[in-house]
Amino acid sequence: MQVLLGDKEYFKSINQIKYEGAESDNPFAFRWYDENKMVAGKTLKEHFRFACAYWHSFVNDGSDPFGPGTHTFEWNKKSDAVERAKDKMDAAFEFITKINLPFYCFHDVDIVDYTKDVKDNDRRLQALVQYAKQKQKDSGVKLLWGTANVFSNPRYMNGASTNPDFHVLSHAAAQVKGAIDATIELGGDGYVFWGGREGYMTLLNTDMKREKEHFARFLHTAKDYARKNGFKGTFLIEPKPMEPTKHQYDYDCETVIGFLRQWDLLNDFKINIEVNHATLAGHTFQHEIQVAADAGVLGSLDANRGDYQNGWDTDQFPNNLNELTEAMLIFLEAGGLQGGGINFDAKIRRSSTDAADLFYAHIGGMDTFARALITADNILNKSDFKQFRKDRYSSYDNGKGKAFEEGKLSMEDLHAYAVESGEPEAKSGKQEYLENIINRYI
Ligand code: XLS
Ligand code: NI
Ligand code: NI
Repeated sequence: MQVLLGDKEYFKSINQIKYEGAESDNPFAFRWYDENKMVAGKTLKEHFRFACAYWHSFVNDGSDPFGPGTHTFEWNKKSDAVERAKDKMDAAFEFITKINLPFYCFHDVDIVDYTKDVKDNDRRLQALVQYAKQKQKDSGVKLLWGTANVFSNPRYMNGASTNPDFHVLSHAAAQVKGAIDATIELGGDGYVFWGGREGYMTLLNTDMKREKEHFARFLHTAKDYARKNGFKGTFLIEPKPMEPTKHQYDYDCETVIGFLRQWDLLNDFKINIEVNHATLAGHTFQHEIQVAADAGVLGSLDANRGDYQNGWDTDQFPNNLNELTEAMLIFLEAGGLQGGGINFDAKIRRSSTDAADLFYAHIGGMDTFARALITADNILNKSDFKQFRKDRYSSYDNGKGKAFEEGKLSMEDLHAYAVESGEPEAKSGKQEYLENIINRYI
């Protein structure tokens, strides 16, 4: 990939990041992410399809509920919104090509600032879509997915497609339509629905049944629109249990799968799993990957990590090798993603104020994924990990166990077998032994 600069170079002191191997002392190098390395029949680049999240890297300025932004953006200077947005896109593509990310993702309002005027917003987005199209062509970087931010604007305080006021729903639709048009025009692989404020704060004022029906109707309407206009990609729902609302309708993967099945959306929708959302739901990332893979809806991943002591979406960059290796075991056994990719939905800390910090963050995230995948592949091929789990279920491989799996045994048959076979012997689950295998291959 060639570095793509605009009129100005924003990350001046930093050159393109290259793979230098585990022994390198260079903080601006990959130690594990060698994009051409083959693992389990694919290159690392093909496995991961890493993407840059426009919002965290080029919009979020480090502000928090207690204070304003701490990150100053050189590209945020011009007064004209479209010109300012073009500068931001120049900076974004410079970064993306310097760090060697093959994809990016955005919300409509990340690309260009919106006003209250729907038509003006359409015009602004269109101008930037044309600009992005040229950037994609010049760099080879592709759009992983697009989405609409229908949660930040105050009008969405009571929800977007689940808002009790139909008028607000229509504004959400106008934004989603624009973002779908942009995604189609830019050849995006997917279109994401994260239910920002699709949920409730209190049931005292909420007709939950009706809101969920509106949500399903909205998704059908959006899907039909996109298909009619030639969108061939995947629609993705991104579960999250809470934040910003107390209870979000897309709680976790199991909830979303039930919802998609109930409303006949399983043919068009898959799931975009985010690490920190999994942990907020009281699950592990690997749990959510397994649930989605088993249902055939493992679509895409939002990579980040939470904090063990804080109970909110801290969106930190991934760095936990042990946990990620467990996730990559499931990822590999599931045959990877069906389309989709791994989007760094993660932000540098408020006090990470050097231009270099964004590079360190992505280098760390990409290296951790690469190392975890390589480790997981070694575990699957070199250890008895797989065999152990297979053997654990071997009593169902023949005889009465097999007959049970095939639905051939009644409760009376099971009772008779219990009587005849006596007390079962204890069989160890060997968790510590298996955990040691992970450590050994790291
Ligand atoms: C927020 C979500 C959001 C989605 C896209 O918690 O992760 O960033 O990925 O709307
Ligand atoms: Ni996300
Ligand atoms: Ni999140």
